[in-house]
Amino acid sequence: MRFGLILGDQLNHQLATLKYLNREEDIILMAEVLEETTYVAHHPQKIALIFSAMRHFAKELQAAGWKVRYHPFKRDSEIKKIIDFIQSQQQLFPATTLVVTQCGEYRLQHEIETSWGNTLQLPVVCLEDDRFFYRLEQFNQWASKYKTLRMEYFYREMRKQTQYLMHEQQPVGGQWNFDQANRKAWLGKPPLPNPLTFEHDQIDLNVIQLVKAEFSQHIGNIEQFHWATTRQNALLALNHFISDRLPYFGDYQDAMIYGSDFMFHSLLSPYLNCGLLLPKEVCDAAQTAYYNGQAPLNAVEGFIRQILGWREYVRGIYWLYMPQYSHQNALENITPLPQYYWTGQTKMACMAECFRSTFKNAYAHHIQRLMITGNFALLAGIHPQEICEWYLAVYADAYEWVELPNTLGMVMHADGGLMASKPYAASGNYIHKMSDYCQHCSYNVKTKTEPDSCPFNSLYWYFMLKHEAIFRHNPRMAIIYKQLDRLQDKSKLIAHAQSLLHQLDQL
Ligand code: FAD
Ligand code: DLZ
Ligand code: SF4
Repeated sequence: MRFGLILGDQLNHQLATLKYLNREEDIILMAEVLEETTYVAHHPQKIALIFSAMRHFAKELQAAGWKVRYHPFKRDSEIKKIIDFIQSQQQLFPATTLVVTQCGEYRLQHEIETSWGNTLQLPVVCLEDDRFFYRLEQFNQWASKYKTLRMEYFYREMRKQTQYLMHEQQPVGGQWNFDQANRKAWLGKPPLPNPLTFEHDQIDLNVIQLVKAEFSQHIGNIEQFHWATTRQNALLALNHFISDRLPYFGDYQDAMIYGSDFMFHSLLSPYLNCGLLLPKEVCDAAQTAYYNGQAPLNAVEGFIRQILGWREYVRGIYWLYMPQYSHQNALENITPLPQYYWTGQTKMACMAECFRSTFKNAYAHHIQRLMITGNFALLAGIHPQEICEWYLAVYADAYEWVELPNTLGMVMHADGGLMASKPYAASGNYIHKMSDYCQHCSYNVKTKTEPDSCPFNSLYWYFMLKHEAIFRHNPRMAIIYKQLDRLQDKSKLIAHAQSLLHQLDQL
């Protein structure tokens, strides 16, 4: 008899652990534990989503004939870590082996590999997670061929390998990437679809009540909890995306509108990451929509690229470079994270709007994460580990394998350009172009050094000056440094930016 451990982000019936084990003989273990809920102060909606999805999944396994031992959360329980639960079950069942699928965070995977066998006095079989398009070994082979690891080249390889949107070895439409078509401003039409919401069953209600009682000190609201907590409902969310959102996903992918929390984004990442949906079925559905004439190529290619390209690529980077990756700080940032990242109280309308959606929904879409809250952290020189912890805590889809490369690499450029050939730094001008946030702001986006000037403006130029030695000779930044050279009154700009940095918490 063997134990099979299933973690909160492994909730899929195709999981390697379930394919390996035998439902007649073996026992599945699942546990809600303090350590996993508090290694960062996760948003209450993220905890509720995982607990409720775990409970539903355990029930489904039982209905399918599996023996399941499940530990529901109790704060004062002696079972505080996953391994405590396994030990408690060892006293009841004579298991000969523990089977687990590789987990999504180095923290836990390292513990399993280095100490669980000894502590449990049990052989531990760790299976490869085959819910992705490639094996990690394949990524490492691909990476070993290049000096710089650009997502675009990885993505093309993946297109060839999977044959998504390919015709006779060439990309459908004659181009690999239609990003140029995906930067339209949204001018009120087509109407924004309401996200699908789901009725709560008794399991959801119990979990929401538990989370309200136990995790009220964590940042984020749970009053409006709309996430699907079963595979069945996650599939409905996928269908809703394909029919109502995908047709416009491409055109308005980068747009940001005051008060519109989701635009045409899919809201599928929490399900993909906890196992309720598989990336292949999601990409298949999008491709079928294209061939059926339900969605245009720029939308479908853009969407598939996010999953087949970005999602797989960041996972490869994470496992290739951990654990050193998490300590990198190439720009030598030291500034602590301003309080408004936790309170949402700031006069910067764009930031306040992203915080509002984040706390309300445990969600912000990609451009909000990258170009507003992330961009500000980059310009303000926030310590990478502090901002990484924030992103890991506040989003329902956050697991370190996907959060860390996006934050530390893409946003903070803290890996010295391993992931991105130039930093995604932008002034207020970009935010003004891509959103209507500035209309709602007391700062003036058009000026740089007045008392009410948009903070992004002087901080942007100060960032370029401060890191001139690193970036001036980057060919992709030549235009920026030409503009900088033409700027009048640099000393005034520097003084203004420095005064903002001195009172960062007051902006
Ligand atoms: P859509 O815009 O509809 O995109 C479709 C899917 O593509 C997503 O569901 C997601 O699975 C995938 N995807 C898109 N962009 C990325 C990306 N850059 N990396 C990996 N997958 C991507 N995504 C997470 O899943 N978890 C995280 O913890 C996370 N942290 C992030 C932190 C920062 C600082 C940034 C800039 C991005 C982060 N992302 C993260 C990527 C991206 O922002 C989210 O995947 C996306 O916003 C999820 O919303 P959606 O499902 O509506 O995505
Ligand atoms: C994120 C999370 C939370 C909040 N709680 C649990 C839990 O109680 N039990 C569990 O098995 N998993 C949980 N998870 C997901 C894990 O943190 C995740 O599986 C690991 O970080 C490895 O990816
Ligand atoms: Fe953001 Fe600046 Fe626009 Fe205000 S003026 S919303 S701070 S970009």
